[in-house]
Amino acid sequence: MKRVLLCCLLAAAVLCTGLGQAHAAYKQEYKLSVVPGQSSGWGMSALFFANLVKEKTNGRINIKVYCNSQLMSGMQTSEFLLLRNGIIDFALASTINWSPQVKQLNLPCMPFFVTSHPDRYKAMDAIEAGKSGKMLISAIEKKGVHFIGWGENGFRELTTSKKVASLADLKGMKIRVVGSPIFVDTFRALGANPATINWSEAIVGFQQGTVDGQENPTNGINIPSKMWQYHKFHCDWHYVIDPLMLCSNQAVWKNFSAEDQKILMECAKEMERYSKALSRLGQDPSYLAYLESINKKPEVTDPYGVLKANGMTVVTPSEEDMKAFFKATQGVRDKWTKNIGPELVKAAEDDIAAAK
Ligand code: X2X
Repeated sequence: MKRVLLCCLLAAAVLCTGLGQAHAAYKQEYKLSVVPGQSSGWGMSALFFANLVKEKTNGRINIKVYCNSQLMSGMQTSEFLLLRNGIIDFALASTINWSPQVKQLNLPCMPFFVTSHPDRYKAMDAIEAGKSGKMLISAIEKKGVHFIGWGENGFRELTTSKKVASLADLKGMKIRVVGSPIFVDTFRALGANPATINWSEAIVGFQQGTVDGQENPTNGINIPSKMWQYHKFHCDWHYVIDPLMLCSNQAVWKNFSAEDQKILMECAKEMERYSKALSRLGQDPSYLAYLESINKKPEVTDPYGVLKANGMTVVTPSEEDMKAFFKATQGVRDKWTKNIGPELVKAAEDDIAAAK
């Protein structure tokens, strides 16, 4: 009897592990989470990925994009936990929203760190492709989420109701930030008064004038949100560049066949190119040429022209003012280098230096 039971248990174990061969049936629909709206750069990139996956897998993998933080009832910083627990299958996410759970993801959020390098895009690309990028990926994988590919939200520029060109201008201004501690530290160090508000409630806050400003990327968020309706000034300070990570729940990933995993990774590579082109459009003509070549020319091709046409004043701080911003945030970089781990920060610096 015991032997029969043992055989049954063994057979069940073999069936469960499938010896790496068998896969449970695919879900009818996989849920992909996006924090901002469908017209944001990430909403568009997520849809691009979902459509491509459907096409390349002949409909075997059907991903539906859920925008506006729907899957986490507006609480953007709980996305990582829901993805890990399988309530969400996929997410195209900013590292900012996951930084409270995965401390290493604060690396790109360090003020004037990546963007203090002369070629800021090259610096970001070098991190993603380098040892530090691998360290970021391994940090999220250790916490139970599978990484598929990179995307980009872009430079987070300040939009305000009053002109901001210097530290003195920013003093005492109430600035909406994501509920992630490094952002509170940064804006306090800059002399401002940071208010943590979920993105899902931020626009209402801007409408009601409960804050004096906010920071988000021009192409990806500020233009689709028509930020000029709330703030007349755009401060072109490029203080942070915000990457996106396309990830899936680990069990969901493991259940895909090797062939489908390969297709998903190829689609993610194409999505990365598309997402970066959307984010960088207007900074270099090659991105528009690429978008035209894939028949995806967006409505807005001259972002700064659109800001100005809608009555926004683009303020470029002087070199001295930029130095003052940098100096004021030195303590934040020092504190967060310790929190994140100096080895990771050093690896990022090495990756950037090697890419020059
Ligand atoms: O909340 C924000 O500012 C946003 C949309 O950029 C993020 O999700 C990080």
